[in-house]
Parts: sequence; C-alpha cells; structure tokens
Amino acid sequence: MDKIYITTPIYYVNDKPHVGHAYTSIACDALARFYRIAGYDVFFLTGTDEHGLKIQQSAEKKDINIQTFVDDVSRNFQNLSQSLMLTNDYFIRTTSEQHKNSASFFWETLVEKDQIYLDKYAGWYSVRDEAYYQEEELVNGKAPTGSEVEWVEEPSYFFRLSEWEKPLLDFYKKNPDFIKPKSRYNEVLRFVESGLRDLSVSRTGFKWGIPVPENNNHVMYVWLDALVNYLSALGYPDTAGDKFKRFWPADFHIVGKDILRFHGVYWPAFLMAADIPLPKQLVAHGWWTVEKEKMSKSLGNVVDPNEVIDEFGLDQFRYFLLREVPFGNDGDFSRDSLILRINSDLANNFGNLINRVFSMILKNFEGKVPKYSNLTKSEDALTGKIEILTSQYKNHMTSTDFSKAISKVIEIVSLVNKYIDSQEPWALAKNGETDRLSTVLRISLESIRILSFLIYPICPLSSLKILQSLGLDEEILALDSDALANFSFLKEDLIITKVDLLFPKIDKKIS
Ligand code: ME8
Repeated sequence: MDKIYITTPIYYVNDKPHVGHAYTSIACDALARFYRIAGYDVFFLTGTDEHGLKIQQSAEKKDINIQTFVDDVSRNFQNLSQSLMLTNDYFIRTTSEQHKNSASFFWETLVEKDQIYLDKYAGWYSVRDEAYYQEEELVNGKAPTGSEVEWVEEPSYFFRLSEWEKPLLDFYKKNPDFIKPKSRYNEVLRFVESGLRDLSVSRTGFKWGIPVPENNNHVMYVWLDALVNYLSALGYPDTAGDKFKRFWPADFHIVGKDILRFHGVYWPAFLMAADIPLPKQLVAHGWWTVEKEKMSKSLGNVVDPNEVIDEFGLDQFRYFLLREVPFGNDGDFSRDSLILRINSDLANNFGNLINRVFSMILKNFEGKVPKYSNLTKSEDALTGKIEILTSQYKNHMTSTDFSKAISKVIEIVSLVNKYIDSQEPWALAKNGETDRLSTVLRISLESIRILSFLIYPICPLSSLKILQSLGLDEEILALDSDALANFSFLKEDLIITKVDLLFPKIDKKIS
C-alpha cells in the first residue's frame, strides 16, 4: 500500500485558535480522508509550537507560569482538532521530551557536518513573526508584515545558509512542483536568487526554548526547533524505525503563505545540510480576512471556529472554507457569503436532492431499494457524465484544488436534480408506471450513494449520516471504479431509512 504523509504547520500557543488555523487543519484533514478512502496508508500530523520569546512574553503578560500557559493553550488546539473532527494520527507538542531530544540531535548533526558556527548577530528581529529582517526589507521602520521590529545585538550561532544557495536553486529547477501554487514557487526562487546570508539560529537573553547542546546560554531559534517537528513526530532520530522509514519524506507540507520562506528555503536547506531527504511538496494557501478586515485582537473581529460550528454546523463550516476560494487565493470570511453558500449549494441543491429521493422511495416502495428494469438513453447519459466528473474530482483532490473538486461534486448534484425533473417520477407514480419509477429512483439513489463517498473528505458528518440511512458504514468508503461507477452497488433487499435534515436552510436576512 502506498503511503502519504500530510502535515499542518504547528500553531503558536500564544493565543486561542481562530478560523485561519481551522482552515489549514481542515484542508489537511480533507486531503487525509481523501487519500485514506483512496486506499493509501496515511499519516496526518498536526500540533503546537510552544517555544520562543513571543510565547514567553504572552505568558508573562498574563502572569502565568509558562509551562502552565502552554499546556492550556495547546489543549485549546487539541480540543479544536476534536470539534473539527480532524483525523490526525498524532498531535505533536514541541515541549515534549521526545521532540526536544529530536531537535537537539538535529542540531548536533548540523554541528558535526560543520554547518553551524558561533558569531554575533546585530540586526532587526520581530517577536510577533519570530523572524529576522534585513534593514532593506523594512517598510517605514516595520517588518514587511507590519509587525514591530527591535534591534538585537547578541552572540549567536549561525547556520551556513549561504552555502546552500546553489544546491537550493538546482533543486527548485529540478522539481518545479516542489512549491505550489506557481506564484509562490517563483517568489521563493526570486528570493534565493537574490542571495542568501547565513542565518542566525540561536538566541540568548531569554530562556524559553530548547537549550543549544554545547552551550546552555543559548536557546535554539524557534523556527529551527519548530521545523524539526515534522521529523520528530516520526520518531527521529530513530531513522531506522518503522514510522520514519515508512512515512519520511513528507508528501504534503500545507502552510499559509506567511510562512513560505521558512518552509521553502530554510527547511530544505537544513535538511540538505543534515543529509536527510527533502519533502515532496509544499502547498502555500492564501489568507483569510473577516468582513474585509485583517483579523486582529484590537479590532475584536477574531472568528472563533467553535462559534461558527455551533451556529451553522461543522460540515457547513468545512464546506464553506474549502469551496469559497481556490486553495492558494486569499478569501474573505463573512456571514453573508457563508449563508449564501450553505443555502444555495447545500440546502437548496444537495439537501433537496437527498430529501426528494428518499421521500419518494419511502412513499412508493416502503423504503425498499428500488429495482432496475430497462435503462434508457437518459440514464446512460447521466451515469456517463458522473463517471467523468468523479475522475475530475479525484484529479483536483490530488492536486489540492479543493474548490474545483467540490464544484465537480455540486455539478453531479445538479445533474441528478435535473435528471429527476426531466423524468418526473411523481407523474410516473401517478400513472402507475412502476418499473420506470423504480429505475429512476434507483439511479438517483445510487448517485446519492456515490455523492456520499465523494463528499466524505469535506463533509464527513453528512456523508456518514447518508451512509447510515443506506445501511452502510464507514468501512465501505472507497474511490475505485466499483465504488464510483457502479450503479447497482446497493443491496436490493435493503430498507433505507429517512435521512435527518442535513442542511437546514438558514433563514437570516442577508444584508
Ligand atoms: O507560524 N488565513 O504559527 P501560527 C489563513 N508556529 N491561514 C491562517 C490565518 C489566516 N488569517 N491565520 C493563521 C506559525 N493561519 C508557526 C508555524 S510550522 C513548523 C511553525 C494559519 O500560529 C496558516 O496556516 O502563526 C498559517 O501559516 C498558520 O496558521 C500560522 O500559524
């Protein structure tokens, strides 16, 4: 069985999780669920990044012991994983002993390979971004991200990043799909082409980090510590262990565009320097604003995913995020667009299809799966189109084009609704044309069954509810041709049960 290793960024525990964190996690979960039902052995990782000055300062501001603080905030992220129904195989915390040992070993490897030397750093640092900036990168005295910077002068260990400029450029050129989308690939390429300087990889002056093995006055730069999580979660430094052998290199590192440079430049350079194979692909998605504003505490517009789930439902939330904007583009989270999406795609289209087909079968056949008789051109046309659309859906999912993949699912929904409209099963029932009625409803029911398979990565709850009404369980899910192109999949002695209302129409005034 082929394997797939998918990772989210590990989130800083300086504050509560919000819709931006939920977005990346949901995208990774959809991909993980997709690959599992496509027959792959999947390892899906998420977790929390718990060191660094930003976190130390957040705990101090609240006057809470730092370890207690990070335990609490990390728990919020773990709880969110549950409320988002993430199927992560592991949740990594960088304050765990295993990770600390792993990062120390990684450091020692770099030292052994003469990749690290002691010098002095004098330059700008942004605590909020946990990033170093060159003088010429600053915009009106601030980081290009708008964050405050401070002047730092301290002894520091450096990583010989400049030595990796050429190998990195060779690598990008040989692997044009290493970074997606293409615009981000070009951005990274330009950055490296403009020249790399050695990177400061340790800090003094505060203690909340992993001590540098040979000099405890220094803690590791939080980004070096954090990136190693992708290895430590697989048991590194035990590279002969089952997990590491099975799952490294990662297949998908999925991140926001804000942390492209760390993943697209520093991480591959660290790995090359440590002589560890490089991940296969880095996907950088876009940025969410809220009602057209940047999300920020001071504006008080930070969206708590739990509140959205409570009000609109988990599947609706997952659906909206993955459908609304092409992965890679920026998006705006607004109540109006959320309600519009739910009503138009889910309530009026998908929900309506399920409702009408199930009710007609319950009414006309007492819930018994209807039998086929002769198939006409209309059925051939419908099933032919569904086969094409399911294969397009699969291609879009494997290229992390979630929005396009979902649009194929909705195209199927619309086609089946149209097919029903054109066949007028209500008229067939009235005229006593039972064979034809039975065929039309059977084709429609099998289409809903196929839709429940396709929608599983995006809307797992609804998918499982449909399956339950069809007397099937999660194990049946698959994406091969027997599952997706088979219109006599359901057992004919089966009695289907009513599906609960999956997507209630939201009756809120749209401004
Ligand atoms: O950067 N829109 O952690 P972080 C879209 N610890 N995505 C968003 C978002 C928004 N408005 N806000 C946050 C870190 N994200 C490091 C990562 S990895 C080795 C270390 C998502 O808590 C997006 O995935 O600041 C972004 O990259 C990530 O959260 C940043 O999370």
